Amino acid sequence: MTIFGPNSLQPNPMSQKNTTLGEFIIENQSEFKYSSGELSRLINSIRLAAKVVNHEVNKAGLVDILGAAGDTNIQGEDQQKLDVFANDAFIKTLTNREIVCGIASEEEDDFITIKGRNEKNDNKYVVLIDPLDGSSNIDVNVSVGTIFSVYRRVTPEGTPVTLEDFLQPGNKQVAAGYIIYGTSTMIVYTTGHGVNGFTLNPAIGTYYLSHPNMQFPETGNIYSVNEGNYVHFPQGIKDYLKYCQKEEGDRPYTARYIGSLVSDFHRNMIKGGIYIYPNTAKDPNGKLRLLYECNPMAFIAEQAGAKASDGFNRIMDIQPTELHQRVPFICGSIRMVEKAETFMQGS
Ligand code: P6P
Repeated sequence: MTIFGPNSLQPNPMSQKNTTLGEFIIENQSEFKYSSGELSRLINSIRLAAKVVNHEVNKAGLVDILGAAGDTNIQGEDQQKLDVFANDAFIKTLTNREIVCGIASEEEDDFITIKGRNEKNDNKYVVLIDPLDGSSNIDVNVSVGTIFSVYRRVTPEGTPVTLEDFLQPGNKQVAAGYIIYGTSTMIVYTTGHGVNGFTLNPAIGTYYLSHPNMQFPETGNIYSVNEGNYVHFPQGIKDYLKYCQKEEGDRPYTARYIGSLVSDFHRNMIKGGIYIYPNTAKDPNGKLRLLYECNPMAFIAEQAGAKASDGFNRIMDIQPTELHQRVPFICGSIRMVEKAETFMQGS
């Protein structure tokens, strides 16, 4: 059976097995040490919500859903209508599946408590999510994404979830992933046993294993950074960028910056590269949020043989103190991140 219909794209040689996401979850259920089906149901609920959001993203230009929703989120950013739609879709789907006891979202000031069946607070997981990252790109038809991070709760089952359940370091994540709504829609995720990518066949609404065991190239020649902020960068980052641009050896590197973390990360994971969002005058702690952007992307990066740091510390070892805290973020091919760190630490 070919993956795509007889009159559509040729089957992707990468997915010889034609494994669907559902089959993959079942086949790998035992990998998850708490395996009792909840994580599978959780990933399945994310899969469903991703299809709902994908449908809206793909028709954004055709219905009156473009433009700001007329509100701003806790970050002070204009909420795009699709931000609100995506946030609602993921929260509703996760809530209905009786799997999580709490959700934190970029679009919500505080975390949401889910008491579960009969208000018993007996669900085991918390999910942190950026429902539509890069949403400023929506109106100009550039790829956007959803980022999610999953932890097991640390407070006693049977009690309402607390902030402590969310303020866990990234090294405690049990799963993390992203959905990229691009030229094709993909789910890329890890449960700590490598990274796998699944591409949606929109004709039948099924995700297929198209990118098994994804690995970051050890090095690359792409750097992703908003150089418009150059004058505000730390000296170490300025020095690293000059290193990237110098005519020497395999350099100068190529600058590629989409303004959508998921898109820049995904390209760099396939081709090799480094993504940098340092602290700047406007964002003295950096712009990206530790809990639902940096930690999940760092988990994926490390599982794919890459590295993520703030220039000095491993992202996943940072002890969070606030739900929406920001950190400087350097992530990508391990040799490139190590080089950037030497400039940061040398300066
Ligand atoms: P800037 C999107 O808002 C985001 O969080 C990332 O997806 C993206 O890489 C970055 O911010 C873009 O920020 O300041 O360069 O526009």
